[in-house]
Amino acid sequence: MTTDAHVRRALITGITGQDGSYLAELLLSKGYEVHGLIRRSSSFNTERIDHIYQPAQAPDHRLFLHFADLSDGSRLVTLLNEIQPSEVYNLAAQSHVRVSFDEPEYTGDVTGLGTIRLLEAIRAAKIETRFYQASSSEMFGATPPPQNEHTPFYPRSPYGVAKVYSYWTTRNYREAYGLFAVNGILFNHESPRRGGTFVTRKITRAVARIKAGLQSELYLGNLEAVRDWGYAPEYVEGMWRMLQHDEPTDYVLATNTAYSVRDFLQFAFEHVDLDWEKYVRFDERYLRPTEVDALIGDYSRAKDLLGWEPKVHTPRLAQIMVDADIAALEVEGRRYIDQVQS
Ligand code: NDP
Ligand code: GDR
Repeated sequence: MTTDAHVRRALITGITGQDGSYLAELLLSKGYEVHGLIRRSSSFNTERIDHIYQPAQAPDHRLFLHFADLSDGSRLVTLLNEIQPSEVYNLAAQSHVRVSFDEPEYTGDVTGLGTIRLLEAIRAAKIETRFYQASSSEMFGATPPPQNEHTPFYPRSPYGVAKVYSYWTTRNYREAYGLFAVNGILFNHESPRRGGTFVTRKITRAVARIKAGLQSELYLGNLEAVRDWGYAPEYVEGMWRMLQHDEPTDYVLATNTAYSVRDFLQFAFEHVDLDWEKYVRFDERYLRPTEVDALIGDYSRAKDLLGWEPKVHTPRLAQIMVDADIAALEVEGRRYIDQVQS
């Protein structure tokens, strides 16, 4: 860790996730020293950030990883004291909506209470820092689209409920303690680094495998749900801009377009000249007890105040993800052949 007082220092919780990995890349490219919180795991969980990690003796070593967990408040205080970040991005969460119905209490603990533990740790450590909270369009739930910063919340899952708790906690710390705390209310955003159990990546991986003759069926739940899918690298740029603004407020990031899961299937399969209807099967295990039917975000405030606008829209996003999954499969195949031949 540098002792140079001019170096900007950021802490990212959830650095091993999709957004955390893109945000770490962005901040490193801007000259930040980046600290990431990682969980101890019995298997490797740093795959998304291995390419930016350097050994401690490397001359430009600016990425530091620390074992911690949002369920462990005292560890958060110790870490914040040690790191003294000027920006904290709280991206860690049990982020899967369907799983939150299976593990509601755990989801409430990490995705909800985790935020207040981190905010209290900031107060306990008495540090001056700006704070970003990864809020979600899932908070709007059953409220019809289009949704913006004034739309009432009506969450439809334990995950959505936990995110509403974190949203209000963040606002309360802004109002009660004058903390520069911001909610980014982000609509779905995807990429080749998206977790494999979210619907877009599940589809694009299957397309690559079906095209290669490795898979013949794809089991999905509700195909009618409408989502506003954007491209993750553009959204992390928006997060950073929120913390550079003069005043703390809350922002929606979205593309303001509406496509169904069925549409996404069409875009992904037609990119490799396949007909999705021949491969997709229904499995009720992927239905949710309560569904969010339609999310379409109005990002006017982010455009006006931050100059933020999405460039990649859902049809192109599906192609980017399919291409990346085909490329990844080819690498895997070559590795396998090398192993067999050696
Ligand atoms: P991911 O699921 O890819 O990443 C979640 C991250 O949180 C991982 O690094 C995970 O670590 C970490 N994590 C989970 N539980 C804990 C815990 N108890 N303590 C510490 N870290 C933990 O999510 P995304 O990158 O897609 O999303 C980032 C954030 O933005 C999340 O809070 C999500 O809810 C929110 N969000 C995401 C949207 C999207 O469309 N992607 C839209 C709106 C909000 P590990 O790798 O060890 O599992
Ligand atoms: P979501 O994303 O719930 O919007 O939450 P997900 O990709 O899981 O579901 C989107 C829609 O697809 C339908 N669906 C399926 N979903 C999954 N995962 N698997 C299936 O097989 C399947 N079949 C149909 C779902 O019912 C749903 O309607 C994501 C997460 O990243 C959250 O953390 C984030 O806050 C929100 O986006 C915005």
